[in-house]
Amino acid sequence: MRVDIVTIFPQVFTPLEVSVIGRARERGLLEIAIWDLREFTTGRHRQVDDTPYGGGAGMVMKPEPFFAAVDAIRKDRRVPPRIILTSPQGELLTHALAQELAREPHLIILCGHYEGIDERVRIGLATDEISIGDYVLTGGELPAMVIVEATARFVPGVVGDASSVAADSFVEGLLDYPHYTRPPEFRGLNVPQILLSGNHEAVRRWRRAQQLQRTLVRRPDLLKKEALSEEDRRLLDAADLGID
Ligand code: 9D3
Repeated sequence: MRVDIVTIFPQVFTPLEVSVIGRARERGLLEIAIWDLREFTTGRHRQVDDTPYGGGAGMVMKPEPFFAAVDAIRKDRRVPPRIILTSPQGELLTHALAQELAREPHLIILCGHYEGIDERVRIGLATDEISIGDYVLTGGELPAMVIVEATARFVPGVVGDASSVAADSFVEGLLDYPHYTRPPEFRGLNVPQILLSGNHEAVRRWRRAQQLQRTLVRRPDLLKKEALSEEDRRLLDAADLGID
């Protein structure tokens, strides 16, 4: 998969050089290019924003540099890209949307800033408008990185253990169970005895019960009751709620 990111802050994208994403780039599974929007301005002042028509506070990002950047990125490319505009007005990023984007060979992400972007960028350029959640950020750079992270995990080979992608929360609609490693006792806190028992069936049942209880208590919105097995229902009925 190829991802091009257009931004006025190209220097902030170093997180995409490390860990799972950095390794996927080294292995050629993911090709990411960062483009400085100012390189696509024409005037001597390299101006990317201007005052809003109709008045009001703040500045609006000009349309021409975005169109010029996308023209440059698309040059010599045959497949039409998905062009994502990051915006508080966008569709919420979900597991399902990330999975859909991962099937695309080419994404272009346009990072918004200031009070907003000239509407003609959305109308004439964007195929998608995406928000990462209902809280106010200062721009689209962190959202662009979040979109890349969430999407790249679904590109085959990016995450080493495919079963961990498949089993992750949200796929199953359940939160994860608690994890422990050595030592068995730390500052008076003990690892649950069942995990030390070597009884694999008992461990599996305990983990499943933990997932069900945690989801019911913390994220009841995720729990799809109709998707629960007979065993799940028994584990939930037997659950000691209010503890976790
Ligand atoms: C102070 C300006 N606000 C007036 C109602 C609107 C506004 C414009 C631009 C608020 C935030 C931003 C910058 N944010 C993004 O560009 C952004 C964002 C976000 O703030 N939250 C969640 N997802 C996203 S994607 C892009």
